[in-house]
Amino acid sequence: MKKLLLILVFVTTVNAQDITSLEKIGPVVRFEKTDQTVTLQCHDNSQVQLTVLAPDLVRVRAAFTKPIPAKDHSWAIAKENWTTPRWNVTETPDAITITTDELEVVVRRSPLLIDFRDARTHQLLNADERPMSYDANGRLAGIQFDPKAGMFVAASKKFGFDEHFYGLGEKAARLDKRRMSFVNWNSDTPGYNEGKDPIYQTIPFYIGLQRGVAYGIFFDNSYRSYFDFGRASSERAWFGAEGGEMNYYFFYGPSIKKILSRYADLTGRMPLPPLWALGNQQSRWSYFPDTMVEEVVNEYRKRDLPLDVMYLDIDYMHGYRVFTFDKERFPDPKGLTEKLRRQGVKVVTIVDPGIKHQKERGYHAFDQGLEKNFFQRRRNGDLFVPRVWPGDSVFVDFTLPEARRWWGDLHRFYTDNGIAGIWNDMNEPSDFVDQTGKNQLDVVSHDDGEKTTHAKNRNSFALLMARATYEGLERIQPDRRPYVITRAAYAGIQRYSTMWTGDTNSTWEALSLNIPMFTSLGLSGEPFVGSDVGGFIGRGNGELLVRSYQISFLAPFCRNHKQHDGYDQEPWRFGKYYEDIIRKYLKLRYALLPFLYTTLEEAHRTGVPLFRPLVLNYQDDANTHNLDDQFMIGDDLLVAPIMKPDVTSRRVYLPAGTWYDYWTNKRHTGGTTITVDAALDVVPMFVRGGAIIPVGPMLNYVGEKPTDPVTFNIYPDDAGSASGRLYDDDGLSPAYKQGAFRRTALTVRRAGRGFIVSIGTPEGTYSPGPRTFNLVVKSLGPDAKPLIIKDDGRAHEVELK
Ligand code: MIG
Repeated sequence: MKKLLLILVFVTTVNAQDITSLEKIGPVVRFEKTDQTVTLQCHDNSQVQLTVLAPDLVRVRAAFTKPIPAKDHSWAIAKENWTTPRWNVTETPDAITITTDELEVVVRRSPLLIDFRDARTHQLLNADERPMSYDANGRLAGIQFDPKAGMFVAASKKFGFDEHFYGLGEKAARLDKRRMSFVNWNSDTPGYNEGKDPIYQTIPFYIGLQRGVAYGIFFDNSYRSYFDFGRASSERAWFGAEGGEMNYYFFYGPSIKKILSRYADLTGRMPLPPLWALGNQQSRWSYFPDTMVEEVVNEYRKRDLPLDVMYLDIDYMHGYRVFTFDKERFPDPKGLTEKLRRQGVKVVTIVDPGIKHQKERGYHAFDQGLEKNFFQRRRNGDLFVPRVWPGDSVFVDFTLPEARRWWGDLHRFYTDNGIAGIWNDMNEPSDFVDQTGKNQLDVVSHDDGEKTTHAKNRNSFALLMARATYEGLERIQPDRRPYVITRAAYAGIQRYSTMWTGDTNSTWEALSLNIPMFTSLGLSGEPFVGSDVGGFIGRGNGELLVRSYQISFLAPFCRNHKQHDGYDQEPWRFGKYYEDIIRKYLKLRYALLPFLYTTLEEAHRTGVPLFRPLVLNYQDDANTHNLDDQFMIGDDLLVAPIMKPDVTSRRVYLPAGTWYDYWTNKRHTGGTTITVDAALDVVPMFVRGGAIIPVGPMLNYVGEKPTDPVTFNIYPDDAGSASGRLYDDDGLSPAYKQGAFRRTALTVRRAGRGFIVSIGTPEGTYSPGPRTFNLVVKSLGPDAKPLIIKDDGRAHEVELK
């Protein structure tokens, strides 16, 4: 008992870093202005730089008791050349003020405190609670992973009475992170539950929302970092890291959507994955031999369940050697992928970072990497030899550009065998010798010439591995969109990879984390997300699997996956009753592909995710601020799944406006909470009045037949109006980046007792070929006849009665 108490005390002290003991940056003595930047010189020889990147984006950099280093490099940043917007500086005896068209940044000189205000209303958005701080006396050295690698730096903000906090990427926590604190240190955490922290990814970006007004902060620092949103003390929301620079970007909305767009400007946009990535996917640790993979696919086809992708987990390899196939289990990988291709199924292989370390020559990946000196080494020059699936292994130094290129090119092995995508796992990087990273403490990475150690490089390892993979696939198959999926990540990952939420449990508790996690990832610049459908670890059941599909059938990534010793969980494993319901939802997913793809393209272009928390669409509505048991797809579809056993009804909050029950078309007036029935075969879904949802034909897999006809389901609002879009492209090549897409916009208005539908001249150069549009006004009742028109790529105006 005593021992237990001691452990508890220890754990709490580690979680509650007292940043009030840190040294504060000194007062400002003078400043200089250049083109984009104001540099403040402080009394203690510290320097602070405020750089204006856009009217709503200002970067803050601080160096403590020394000048700002000339070196300025981050793996997360996609855009460095910003066109300086209009801005100016004014000064008073007390303060220096930077003003853009949107933001006013007031720096008080003594003590040095930064306020961010709205330039027009002067409303305070975010204010320093204390000057930026640093650990001059090693007070926090005890909690540091590697005190020699850096010094703790922190910034502290006033904590608002009604301030809500969103983002931080992948956290096993609720949507609103108010009163919570977090650590970022990429960790292999199988079977995590709510509260486990850290888990796999590090996205040090959050959005604050207060009085309907949102700001964002991206603390671009890859060292182990900390975020505390009023947990240790109501006085402050603070963030800090165990080394590196105080270096953050301040975003001003006021809308969350605008912040996400800017964040995507800064850290990069998600390229469109191949359209089949939105198809249904099936995985298992592991399907082997090849005949087992075929059996699963045959079963899918026989049972009339749609399927696009099969995964090969680690057992496809020869002794877990990446870039090999086991000759007995998979004697003819090319034959297999070809056979499956004819059934409309693509194959994705897992690729872990650990390359088997072996004495004998003959394993090309190890031999070549060793010869080229691409593997990570300890400071004393020894190879770093972690233990992972192949046993003793080595890791590539992915910070080396030549090593990334080599790694990427190795993937020709897979593409030559007809493999369609790559699954990066274990890239925290996981090490069976020790999961805390201690075994890797003195591993040196090239790091753009800085030769830094694990304390800095752990959190960005996966980002660079995904980058090497993505760029390799792009080089090898320039006419195809790469498809990469990763477990670990750092900010910027969306440029290279999709993600899934790792090793979840097959429990209701774990299922209830799906919505807060998917939506938080979306609010952190990662739109393409999903979770093992049915859960990864343990024994599920039919009811849990059905309810899990009732969330994931609308997630960008929809893949059933299971641990090797878990109970089988393919859609048919619990009997026909459950299988029939799962079929209904998988088919609905395929029918909704035009809607999902149109919304995904929006995420690519604008950075606003497809899978959304209600607060993203309704940030002025306080009822949404802490709402994370329902979600929306785009602006139009609201879904309220069941996440408990034996429950067949629930309350649903509908924001202001008109809503249509998706199943019955019954109309509801929003701004209220209603109770709805949800028998096991029903997930409550509502369409926003004013929306047009494009629906395609039933498919067994993407590309089986053309998207023809496209049915536009029209849900007029109270004024009888609606609008919507349809996005198409070839679904496979990067030509969309050059304008080879078609975007068709529709608007509807009431005319007497009928409606006039205007279809605009489409944008883009892609031609989907001749097809039919069916126009259906849902408010006209079940007997209303659809109006059928030919889509000839021109504008149309038609009347619907
Ligand atoms: O140590 O490749 O999260 O999806 O099936 C476990 C085997 C390694 C963890 C992944 C999981 C995968 C498993 N992997």
